[in-house]
Amino acid sequence: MNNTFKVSIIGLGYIGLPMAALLAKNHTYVSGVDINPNVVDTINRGDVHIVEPDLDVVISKAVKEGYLSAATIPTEADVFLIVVPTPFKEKNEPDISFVSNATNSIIPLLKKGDLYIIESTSPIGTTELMTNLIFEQRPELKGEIFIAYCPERVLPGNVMYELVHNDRVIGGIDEKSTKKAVDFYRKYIKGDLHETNSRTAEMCKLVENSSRDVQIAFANELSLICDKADINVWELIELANKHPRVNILQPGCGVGGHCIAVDPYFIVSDYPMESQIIGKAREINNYKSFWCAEKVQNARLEYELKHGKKPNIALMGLAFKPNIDDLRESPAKYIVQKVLQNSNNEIYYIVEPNISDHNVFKITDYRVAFEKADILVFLVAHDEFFGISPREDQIVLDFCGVFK
Ligand code: SAJ
Repeated sequence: MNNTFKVSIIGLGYIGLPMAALLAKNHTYVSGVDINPNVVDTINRGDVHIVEPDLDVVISKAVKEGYLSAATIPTEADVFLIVVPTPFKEKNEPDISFVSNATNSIIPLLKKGDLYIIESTSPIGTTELMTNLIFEQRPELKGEIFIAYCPERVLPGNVMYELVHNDRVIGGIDEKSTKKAVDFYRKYIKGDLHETNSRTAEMCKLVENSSRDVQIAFANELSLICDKADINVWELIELANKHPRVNILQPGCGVGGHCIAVDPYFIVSDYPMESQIIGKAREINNYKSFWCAEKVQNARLEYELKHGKKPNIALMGLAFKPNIDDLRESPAKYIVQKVLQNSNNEIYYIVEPNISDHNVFKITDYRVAFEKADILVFLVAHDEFFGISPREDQIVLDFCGVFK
């Protein structure tokens, strides 16, 4: 690859766009492709459609300097990066149709010496499947192009830093593909680049998030036991973690987001008999949200019995984790919905300090909700909530450790 090589990035979302920004910042010509014409227009204007610190400045400069342009259809390039979503079909089975559609769209453009990389989180064997798809249509390219899998590992909110500094796992369909992909990433990434095969790299991404899910499930299971045993789970975990080889994570109101609550199913759906712990962890973390909703119901009924009137209830937090505005797969949102479904003319205050307006929920300022509530339900440990000191007359349900 010479200095004037061109990279085509298929999928300009949460990972594809920052990746385009990183490459363009390093004076690589990038042609970004997205099926959504609004996304394409926004980027070509030098704007961004996703919120990520520092991204807008880099994109605007890259477009102005001519290193980045976007289109709805791919054009010829030397490197093709597939960074599209892999959502779910029914029964938690991964849907790789975006990956195959993206691959099909670039197959006619491939030429000898090109590098094709999948970054999308994918079930094991996807890179091999795509390899077959490519060679079925272009048999003359067998042994002439390079194919690899390299999962992204960045944390939303810190993408522009982590993209450069995190280690990467890179697995080719053969050794020369791995080397070629490593050479490519080396130009932009300061973290270590670890070489393996494509199946291991695919599994590695799924295992990273499953491992976290399993560990959180353990903490959530402890919280259920401690609730029955009348033990403060936060204190318990802090004490157990004093052991040099114990590191228990924190319980919460469930596990959300578009990665940890999702990726384990990619393993479970293909290997159901073998992935007992991984599958059970998903169940426990989902059950924890249901359990929290039940707890709110019980507290409400107890209040009514005791006081002979309906309580005002503040539901504190909607996001899937602290200090963000992202509600995707949010257990807090699920709990709020469930509680509201069973409501019986009580007054509910829904609080999310990171969102001012929502199309379904009426958002209340956290100070107002706190003031008016008889029952305070803490679902997400947002920074704002740590300053609150509940009154004697208020009932507190703390599912996220605000009052450890
Ligand atoms: N959570 C707990 N207890 C904990 C830690 C987290 O209940 O002790 C909950 C959070 O509240 C949240 C969920 O887990 O609902 C997931 O939050 P997170 O911050 O752990 O993870 P994500 O989904 O924002 O990002 C993860 C990261 N993966 C790992 O840490 C292994 C990130 O590095 C990945 O890039 C990202 O998934 C991804 O795209 O796969």
